[in-house]
Amino acid sequence: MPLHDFAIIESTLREGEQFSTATFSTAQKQRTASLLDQFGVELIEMTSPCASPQSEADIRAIVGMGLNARILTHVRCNREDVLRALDTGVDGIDIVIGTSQQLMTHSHGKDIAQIIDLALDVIAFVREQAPEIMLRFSTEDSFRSRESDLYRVYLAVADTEMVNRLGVADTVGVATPNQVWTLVHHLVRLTGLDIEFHGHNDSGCAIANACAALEAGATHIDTTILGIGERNGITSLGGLIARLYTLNRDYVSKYNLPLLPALDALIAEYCAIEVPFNNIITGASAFIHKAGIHAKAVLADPSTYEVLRPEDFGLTREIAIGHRLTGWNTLRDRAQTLGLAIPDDLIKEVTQVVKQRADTAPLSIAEIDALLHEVSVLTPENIAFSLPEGEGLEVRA
Ligand code: HCA
Ligand code: CU
Repeated sequence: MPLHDFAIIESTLREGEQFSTATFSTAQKQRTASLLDQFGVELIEMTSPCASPQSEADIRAIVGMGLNARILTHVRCNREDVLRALDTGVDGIDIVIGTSQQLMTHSHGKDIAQIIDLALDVIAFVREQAPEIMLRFSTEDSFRSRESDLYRVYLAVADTEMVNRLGVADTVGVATPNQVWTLVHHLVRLTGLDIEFHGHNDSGCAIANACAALEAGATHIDTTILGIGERNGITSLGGLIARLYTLNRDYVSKYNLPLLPALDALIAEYCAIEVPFNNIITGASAFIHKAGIHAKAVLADPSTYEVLRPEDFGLTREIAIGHRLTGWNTLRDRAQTLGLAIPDDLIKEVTQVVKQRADTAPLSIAEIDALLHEVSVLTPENIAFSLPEGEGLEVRA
């Protein structure tokens, strides 16, 4: 399993630009590429120079930054696109052509024999023009393509010995992890080439599919920041990181993980969206523990309910306190944080007060702190403690 030795093809500046609200300025692309480079992604894929004049200029701008990450661009399978891509000075070209019946009919109108002829012609053309450039060939909509068609195309391309990498694309997000594993496994075995996986998330399997691809021997995974892309996007950078980290932290130790929150926040800002509350690692609730029994265990040892350590991503965990599910261990911990020495039985009484009040509305941390401060002034001799008006409870020290 090359799980310790894979590379990320970060496609926020290509697939990500196809997200509904994404239109990155040159400066935004530069900032994104720079942060991705600091994070440590190995490759950055950019929109085709044929998309628009600005797209072409932006590739040149990013190539000119001299990043460690290699810069790729993504083009259709034809000589004109390839020439324009080569002219930008990129390190690699990603060629794609649809092989499913749907795309053969409605996208380019070619049959499999014509696809193979075209692919071989374009690949040979690239090699004539740029013998050393990194070259990838991918079938679009691989998982709705006829298996026999797919293998015909891939084997013909592999036989040229002119491409560095084959790409597998779950363009419409229909593949299951088993299907991905099987296709990648066969391609590794049959061709010995590097294999890239690109997976959409329409049915929620993009991250699992990327992991299955790696388990089957894929060497490259496409990601975007926050998973943005066509429709609901592809494998997210943070999702892939979390998936691999929870298998073995060493798999992702080559990346600068504390930069992930800044990357997610940056793209959320550029796309005028919020980071979703349930986003992997960087969602607002990703490290909030709530129920009393969870909080108690996490306070004793965070690993009881955390498989990702927030501090590895420059984040902190939070224990929610002012709600009806709260527990006295949580309140005791809060009192200790405030430097208040309050006997356990008094803490337990306060906990009951919090629960009762939280049945009506959650308490803010300021209200919790005020309650704790109030009881902390009590000495054991100071028996009676009157609760805020109307609650009718007495807490005894
Ligand atoms: C596209 C389709 C694509 C290509 C993926 C690839 C897909 O927008 O051009 O080149 O590997 O999902 O099939 O993103
Ligand atoms: Cu895609």
